[in-house]
Amino acid sequence: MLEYDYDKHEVAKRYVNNPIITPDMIPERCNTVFNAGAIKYGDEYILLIRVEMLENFSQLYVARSKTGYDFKIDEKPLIFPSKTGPFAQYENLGIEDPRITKMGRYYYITYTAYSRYDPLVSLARTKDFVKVEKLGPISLPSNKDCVIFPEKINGKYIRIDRPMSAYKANMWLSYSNDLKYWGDYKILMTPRWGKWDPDRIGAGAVPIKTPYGWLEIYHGVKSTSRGGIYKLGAVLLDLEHPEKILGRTNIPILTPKAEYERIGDIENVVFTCGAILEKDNSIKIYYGASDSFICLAETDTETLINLCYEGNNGNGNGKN
Ligand code: BMA
Repeated sequence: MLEYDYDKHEVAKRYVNNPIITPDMIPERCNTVFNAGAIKYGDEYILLIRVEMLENFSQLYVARSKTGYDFKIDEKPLIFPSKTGPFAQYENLGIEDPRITKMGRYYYITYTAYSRYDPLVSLARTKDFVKVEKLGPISLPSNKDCVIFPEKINGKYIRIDRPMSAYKANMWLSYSNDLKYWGDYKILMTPRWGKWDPDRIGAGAVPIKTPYGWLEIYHGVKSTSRGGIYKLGAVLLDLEHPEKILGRTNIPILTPKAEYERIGDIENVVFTCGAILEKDNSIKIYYGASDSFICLAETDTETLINLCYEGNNGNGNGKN
């Protein structure tokens, strides 16, 4: 492959030893690993990784690390598609793309449940990443890319999700008293024609709280004659009224350029489900590369917030 300094142009910097997780690290036979939820648990970094098995369905394994760079994978999946019980019919084609939000004693996990009814968002929770309780679907199909904010705002739980129609993939906000029943839907943002995120968008990592607003790292897709190109960008949402956009990056913060982002099951994909804020305000973005590997890129809150403000330059927030 042609080598050149593509890193030079990126906002988020790739970790030199990418990919950090490859299919051969999984204790069972599998096809690919990608799209991991990420959270700190005590002194451990936890990734909840999507593993696509050879049969074609995905399930979720825990990867653990003391440093955030080198991970070991648990022997058995933490969450797998139910075979029996009320939720089995909604996830018998697999469970995908988890996001983890800590609130109180629980780590809440939103994931995409796949079935012949199309993808929908399901909720589970764990206290210890050993035992999991499934709480079931929290959306109708077709819906994906759901992140729950890590605290109540004005007395309500808040989430971003991405209901999908034949032509539109927009990000919406909704509100809940109990994480189960959601309503008061509001459009948050849409793809922006003529920009880097023109065709489809969806939430990525769980929103990160900063003094300036909620920082949401999301993906934007440009459709091409050879399929979509998935890039990452960021948006800054008002702390008290997250339906208010303070700024949105006019350029992506990571684009698929490295060999592992281009050569895999789906080419030209960087896709995140989790990022971790460190004490020094650096951010570790864990991302799926070409739907085949898990990688890491690093940036910091100041860089992203400045870019969001630069993006808020009168070109609109994409509510078109
Ligand atoms: C999206 C999701 C992701 C996937 C991405 C790129 O629609 O299904 O799981 O990584 O497409 O293929």
